[in-house]
Amino acid sequence: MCRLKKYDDDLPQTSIIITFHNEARSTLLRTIVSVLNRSPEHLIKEIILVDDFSDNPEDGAALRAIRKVKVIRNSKREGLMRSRVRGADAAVAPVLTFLDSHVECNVHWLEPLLQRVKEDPTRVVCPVIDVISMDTFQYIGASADLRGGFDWNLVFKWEYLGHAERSARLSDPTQVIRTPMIAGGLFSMDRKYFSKLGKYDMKMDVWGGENLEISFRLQPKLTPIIKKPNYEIQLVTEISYHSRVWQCGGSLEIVPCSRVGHVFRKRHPYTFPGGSGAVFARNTRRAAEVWMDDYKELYYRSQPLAKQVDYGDISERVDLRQKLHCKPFRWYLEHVYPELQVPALKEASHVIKQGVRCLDTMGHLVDGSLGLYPCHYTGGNQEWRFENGLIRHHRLCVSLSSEDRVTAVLAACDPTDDAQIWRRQGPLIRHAKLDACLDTARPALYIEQCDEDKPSQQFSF
Ligand code: LR7
Ligand code: MN
Repeated sequence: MCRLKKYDDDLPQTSIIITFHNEARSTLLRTIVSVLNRSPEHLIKEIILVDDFSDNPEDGAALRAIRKVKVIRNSKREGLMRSRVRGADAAVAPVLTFLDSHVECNVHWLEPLLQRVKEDPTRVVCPVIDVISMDTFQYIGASADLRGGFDWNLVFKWEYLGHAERSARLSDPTQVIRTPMIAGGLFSMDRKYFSKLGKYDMKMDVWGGENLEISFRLQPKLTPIIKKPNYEIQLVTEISYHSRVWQCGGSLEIVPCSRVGHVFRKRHPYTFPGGSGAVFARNTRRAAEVWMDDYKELYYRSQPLAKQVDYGDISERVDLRQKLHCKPFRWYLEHVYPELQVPALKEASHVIKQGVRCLDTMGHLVDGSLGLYPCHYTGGNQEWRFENGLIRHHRLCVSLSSEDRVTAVLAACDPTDDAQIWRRQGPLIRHAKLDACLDTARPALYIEQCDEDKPSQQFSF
């Protein structure tokens, strides 16, 4: 069915932007050759290579000899976000097409993408990403019944389409697939719209998080502001552009008739200054802090260690969000990604109080005891959640010592472990399996025969 599709004769031209850091020459060359061989000549304005300070400057320089190729080299390692923006700033064609440096564009990959952007410049469009085997470099077709998504760890994942979308695709498999999240590396987008939407966060480093951030941004509400009603004619194009965005809200889609293979690798073939975990957490935090409102707490609940990573100054991105009049994150969840399970935010944390003192981990970890400490109401070691019988402090739960079965200790949460299951009964915290209640009569919390009249067993929440 893709072969029967007709595309406009006057599709817009595109600038191809490829950033690389220490890419193998063979795969880089394969990428460029496939672009030139598999795209209509007149649609490729230029191929902009941004060499992100690879060890050998010749890697990029050698490719200058190829027609249409322009090479920009960074004077220090910038990471893929700033490198792509550098490429985009140098580009002149009306549509930008970003590619990783180890891909193979398939036949007629480009026309379906440009057609979609031509029809609506607020569409950000991706090809189906096929697999290039990292062992044999063979091109292997991938399923088109996938789209991008994420869990609360905010890591990109592929997910199968729902039943309704799958059945719709049975009758017309060329239909575009709306996707809540972009894989990140391969997409086309109107150049002006890329600028208007705020390009990329220039304070993100190396790799990761930028695909999340651009996906969140794609639902802005731009209200047309008519400052000088006298100049109606001049304003017509501006206003119609704005209101289209406002009505349709920008969109992110996978175009099944466009296919590009990508070498999926087991590990990053380059260094991360500061360590890959910290860089990824920093970038992801920046996206979460700017765009996710209170829902960022669900990310921190899933990745508590991320909270310890410094995320720098986000004021410019916060300003951008204001300027674009973007809808709240809740709107994104309801309209763009209703399939994502959203745990109740209001099942917020509690303090477990006795008088003026609160249940406290005392900074202890697994197997450590618990105690009471003056309430400070700032969360920290006094933050608890009741969840399916567990009394949870992040990943630690209140359990019983396996030695004496009496002292309360912290354990890695396990809802199948009987020792960790409790029931609230009035002021009492009763162990679900044993007829005993939490008691504070000793410095370390323990369980004792339940007695509702005993102050050391009375808690408020
Ligand atoms: O410091 C760097 N400077 C760079 O120029 C680090 C990387 N890069 C280049 C690198 O040479 C490559 O061309 O940036 C590109 C992407 O890096 P990869 O190939 O190591 O990333 P990836 O394929 O593992 O990761 C995916 O997620 C990234 C998140 O930041 C980017 O969005 C990648 O573009 C993206 N790749 C794809 O979407 C291709 C399909 C894979 C999937 C899913
Ligand atoms: Mn890649």
